[in-house]
Amino acid sequence: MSLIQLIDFSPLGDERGSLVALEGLKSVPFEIKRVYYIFATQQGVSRGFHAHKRLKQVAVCVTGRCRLVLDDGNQREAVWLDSPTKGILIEEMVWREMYDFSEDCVLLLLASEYYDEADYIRDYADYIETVKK
Ligand code: T46
Repeated sequence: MSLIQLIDFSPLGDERGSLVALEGLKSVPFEIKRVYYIFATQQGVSRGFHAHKRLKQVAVCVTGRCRLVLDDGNQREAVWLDSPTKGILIEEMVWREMYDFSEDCVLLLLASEYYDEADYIRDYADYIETVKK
């Protein structure tokens, strides 16, 4: 099974332009407790490099693009986030890395939990040890 779980958001468009509405437990498959966005990422910078024990997220690039790499300890897959109508579901215990941010990239994340640093696994060796258990 692919690690890349794509969610298509239907744009509500009319002659004025487009609008996407994201609703918890509907287009987003969990209750949304937190929203954050990453922007003004410097050129050549990579982010992420961690997994979460419990947190689920949906990532959508509302402007610009970046490349998301997911790894579950067995396989590693990459996908371009390059559309405001394309979300990627990132399940718990999946390692993520983000690369190649365009200058205008605004990466929006919808999260199933409040921020908790104790939920992060930031060391890849620890992550592999945990998933192989
Ligand atoms: C993830 C990827 C996609 C907070 O205080 N509250 C928050 O809600 C978040 C997300 C971060 N922070 C603090 C923690 C760090 O001191 O902001 C700082 C930067 O966070 P971090 O280095 O974890 O950023 P990224 O871009 O590497 O990872 C972020 C999320 O943290 C992570 O959950 O899945 O984006």
